[in-house]
Amino acid sequence: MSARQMTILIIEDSSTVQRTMEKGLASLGYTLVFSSSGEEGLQYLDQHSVDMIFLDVEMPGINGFETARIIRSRLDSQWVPIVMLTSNASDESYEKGIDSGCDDYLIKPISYGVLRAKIKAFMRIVKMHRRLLHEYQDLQTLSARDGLTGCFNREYFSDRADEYLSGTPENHSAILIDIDYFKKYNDTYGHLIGDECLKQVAKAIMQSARHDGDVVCRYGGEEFALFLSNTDLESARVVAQRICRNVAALAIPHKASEVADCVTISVGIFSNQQSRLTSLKPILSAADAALYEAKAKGRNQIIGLDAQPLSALVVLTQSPGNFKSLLKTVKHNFDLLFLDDLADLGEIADEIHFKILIVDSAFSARLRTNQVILNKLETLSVSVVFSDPAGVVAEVHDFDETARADFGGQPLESSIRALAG
Ligand code: GH3
Ligand code: MG
Ligand code: MG
Ligand code: MG
Repeated sequence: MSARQMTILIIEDSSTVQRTMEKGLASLGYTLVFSSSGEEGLQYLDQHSVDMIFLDVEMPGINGFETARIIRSRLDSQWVPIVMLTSNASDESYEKGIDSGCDDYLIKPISYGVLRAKIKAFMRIVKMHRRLLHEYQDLQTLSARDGLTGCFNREYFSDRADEYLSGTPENHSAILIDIDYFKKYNDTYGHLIGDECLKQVAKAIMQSARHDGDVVCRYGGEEFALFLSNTDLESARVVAQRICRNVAALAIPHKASEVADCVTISVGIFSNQQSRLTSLKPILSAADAALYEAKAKGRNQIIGLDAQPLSALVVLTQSPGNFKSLLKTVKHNFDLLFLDDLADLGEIADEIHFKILIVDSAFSARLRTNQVILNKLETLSVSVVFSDPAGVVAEVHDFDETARADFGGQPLESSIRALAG
């Protein structure tokens, strides 16, 4: 950062003071930009970045205090020194300036020597501040990456995916990749060559990913994971095939492999288009199941799994809070739908496919006496679980069997799993 590149913005309505500043600062070689009002200065800052700001207090339009406040709120985390220019030397005015976001002040008439000294002192702080910021950013980038392969690490990967899923819980795919017979590779060629192999495979995977936001991570020792937003199974398969081709093209000899002469990978894909999955965990465990299948079927291949749409679980209650713990344990297996009106249930039954209905005690008497809805539930062979006020099963009514009192007193979670069978 040379002196030539530094820009100082001077917001000052008096052209006399502007000229004084220009003369006093000429020898320092900074780029000077003048604005004659707070509004004009703010407009300039919307489009440009500067290294230091001098700010007059008395100006037509918004005054210096207000301008400083707005600059601070707009620049937010970015720090630029602001030095107030004022002819009011009172303690009160000084304090007001600092409180509104200024860092220092100069009393008019301005002495050239003091002006230059203040600039030199602040520029030292600016440089130090920027260096620390860069180092901090470098550290952040570094801490998101795996040291050996340069892929993102698992923590960063999970955070990014979870962040994405919290806004878009469907229409995504995950790919898990595991190098085949890598223990044998290490045993044959040694751990250092093993590391080299990992680096090359990682590079091939990263080069195979699309560059618009696919996150590639080293998931574990010789395992890699990709999260693909807005991607269906067929598109994910295309990415996986490209990865396999690129790994094969490396042609890394692996004489101990039982499937090929060169290093190969097994790939599991899970794609979810319909269910609402708001965290990465169930997605990766499904991709892991696919990977397991690829290994079991002989390795060096891709297995893709599609999510089955979740069946719905309807809860008729005026206190959804009572079912909080239930929600936690079954939310990955069911689409939960809460209703607080018996009339809605009749309508829903025509539109949504569901096999289990939970009814809390506030609704149980009304449901038991509503023959129209009962008939409908019977036609659809819905199991009705009557819950007591504590959220424990009171009774289950299956229309094809008799009332099943043996569920009574059981926790809802296990009863629902048994019914969903
Ligand atoms: P499979 O085909 O079933 O995946 O067999 P595998 O041998 O690849 O699987 P296993 O899980 O038995 O072994 C994984 C090996 O990966 C064991 C471990 O020494 C090696 N590994 C894990 N991390 C590293 C690493 O950072 N560098 C090297 N060189 N090897 C690693
Ligand atoms: Mg003025
Ligand atoms: Mg493994
Ligand atoms: Mg392996």
